[in-house]
Amino acid sequence: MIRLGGWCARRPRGAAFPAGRRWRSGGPAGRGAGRALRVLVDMDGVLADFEGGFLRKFRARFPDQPFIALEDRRGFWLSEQYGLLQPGLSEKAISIWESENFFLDLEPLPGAVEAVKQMANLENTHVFICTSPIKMYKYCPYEKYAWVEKHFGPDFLDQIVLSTDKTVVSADLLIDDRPDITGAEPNPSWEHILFTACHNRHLQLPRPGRRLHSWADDWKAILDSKRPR
Ligand code: DGP
Ligand code: MG
Repeated sequence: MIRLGGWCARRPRGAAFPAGRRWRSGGPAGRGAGRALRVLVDMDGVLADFEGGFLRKFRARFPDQPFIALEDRRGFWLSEQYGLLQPGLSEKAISIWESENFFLDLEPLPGAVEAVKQMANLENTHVFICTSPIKMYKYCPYEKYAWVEKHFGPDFLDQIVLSTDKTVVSADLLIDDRPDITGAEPNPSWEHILFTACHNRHLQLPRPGRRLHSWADDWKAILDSKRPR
C-alpha cells in the first residue's frame, strides 16, 4: 500500500556531532529540536542484491533443478513462485537464504552504497537502514549487521532498524521494493517509495504511488519533495 506520510519528530544533524560519527543519530542537538528529514532505506532488494544472490546460489546448489530467470520473476515471495514451478522447490529455495553466509555474501546493488552514503551526509537528513530479518535467526541478523559494517563502516551500525513490521517505524520516507507493506499501524507516517526490482517492475502503482527506478534515478528530488518549504 502506498501512502503519503505525515509529520514525525525530527532533529537537526551536522556540526554538533562528534568528528568521525557523521551518521550517528541523536547527539547533542537533542531529540525533536529540528526539522531533519528521516528516510528509511530497505536492505534486501534495495541495497543488497537478494534476487541475484539467491539465483546464483540456487543454481550452484541445485544445478539439475528448474529455476526462474530474473526477467520472469513475479511477486514478492520467491518461495511461492518456486513452489508453483515444481512441488518441493519452495523448500529448496528457502534453504538457500537460511544458509550461512547467504546474507553476508550479497553484492550491493549498483550505486546503492554511494547513494546512501551521500544521502546520510546531506544536511537535515537522517538515514536508517530498515530491514526485516527472516525467522530463521541463526545467521541472518548477524550477517545483516556484518554486511552494513563491511559496506558502510562501523559507524553506520547505529543506523540499523531490524523490524518485521515497518509500519510501526516513523519516518518521512520508506524506500522499499516490497509493494504491499502492511502491519499493526494502519496509517504509517512514511510515504512508501517503491524501489523497482525484477519482481515488481510490471506492477501498476495505485495513485499517488511513486517509484525509485534505481540508484541512478533522482532520489535527491524525492527527498526534496518531502522537505518543509
Ligand atoms: P525486506 O527486504 O526488509 O522486506 O525483507 C524481506 C525478507 O524476506 C528478506 O530477508 C528476504 C525474505 N524473503 C524473500 N522472499 C521470501 C520468501 O519467499 N519467503 C520467505 N519466508 N522469506 C522471503
Ligand atoms: Mg526488500
